[in-house]
Amino acid sequence: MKFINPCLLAVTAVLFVNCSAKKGVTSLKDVYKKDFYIGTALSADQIEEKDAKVDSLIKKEFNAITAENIMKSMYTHPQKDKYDFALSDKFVAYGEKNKMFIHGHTLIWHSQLAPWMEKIEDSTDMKAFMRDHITTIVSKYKGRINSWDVVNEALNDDGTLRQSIFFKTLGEKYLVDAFKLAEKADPKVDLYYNDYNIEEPAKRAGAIALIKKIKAAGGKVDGVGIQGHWRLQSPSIEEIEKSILEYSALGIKVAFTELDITVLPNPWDLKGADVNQKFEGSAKMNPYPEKLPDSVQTQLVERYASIFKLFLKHKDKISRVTFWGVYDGQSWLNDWPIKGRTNYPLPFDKDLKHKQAYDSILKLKKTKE
Ligand code: 9MR
Repeated sequence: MKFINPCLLAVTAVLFVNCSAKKGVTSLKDVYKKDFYIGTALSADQIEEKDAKVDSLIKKEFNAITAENIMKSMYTHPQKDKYDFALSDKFVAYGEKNKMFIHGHTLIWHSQLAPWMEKIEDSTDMKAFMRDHITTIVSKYKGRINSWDVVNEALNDDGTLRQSIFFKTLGEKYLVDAFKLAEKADPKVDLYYNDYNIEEPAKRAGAIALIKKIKAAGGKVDGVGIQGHWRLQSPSIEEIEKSILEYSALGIKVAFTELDITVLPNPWDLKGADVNQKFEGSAKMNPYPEKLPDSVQTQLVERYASIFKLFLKHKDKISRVTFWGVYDGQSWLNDWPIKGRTNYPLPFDKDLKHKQAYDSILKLKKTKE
């Protein structure tokens, strides 16, 4: 038997341990640790840790969480005098246990309201609703939730204010009121205005005007959430960059709060995330039910790489980048705007395996270091 130098053995063992440790830490959150939070949106099952494999993927890859649905008003405030915090308590506890940045989604949104809220007709009742709703929820998680979407989707695509139930009963003042109430309930928590398509010029101008108005009237706005429900070809990197610069010039943080990229046909040229837009399906509209063709996979890889390259260029202005869902199989884009399609919008596939898009996002950092 040949003599094996024990020193060499020891060095090899140390190297092996080091390499595997390094291999173990290769994750989105670790690689982007010094740049911005990397977040994901959690379903109720994920908050309750029902699937161990999904759970370990979440803990490995992400350091920020948003509840995809359970903190919307129909769930947290089902009746006028009744709140239900069972799941949101679990959500916050999950984030604390895993030392994650915890984002609250959302306080004032026209969609997913409880039926009793839809019946509010006058300004007195709406004012009372807003005061009670915002104060109760924000105070409950004071010091535990790190940032809130105070108002979600208040704008139309042309930049004018949406005729929501809040607007109809209170006029545009509801926007300032919402931010003031949230600040009063937790003066330290970061407060965001969140919307889709606000990287498009007309809606962006509307969002900038709105944020300026809220601030001028004494509301505290700490950041803007650009949702980022995007397509392979649009919006352009130039428009996204202009948005980062223009929002940041207002003295606020920029977060990308609901990032995903649809790869499916969209003959109606729909943009954004208006959940009321629904259409009939057909085989033509669902072209990749089994597998994403390599040519489209490559486009997705390039798209994610160019988006993250831009994010890195402006990392000093960006607080968080959150994907809207953990993996392709659970994405809302399998059911919008047509139900039951197979979409591929996220960095992890339906079997939880990381995709080439994931590698391209990681590679941007590795080549730099
Ligand atoms: O992903 C959410 C989906 O499960 C819900 O059915 C839908 C209902 O409104 O809301 C989705 O999330 C939306 C988010 O809360 C606000 N921006 C648009 C998102 C996609 O529709």
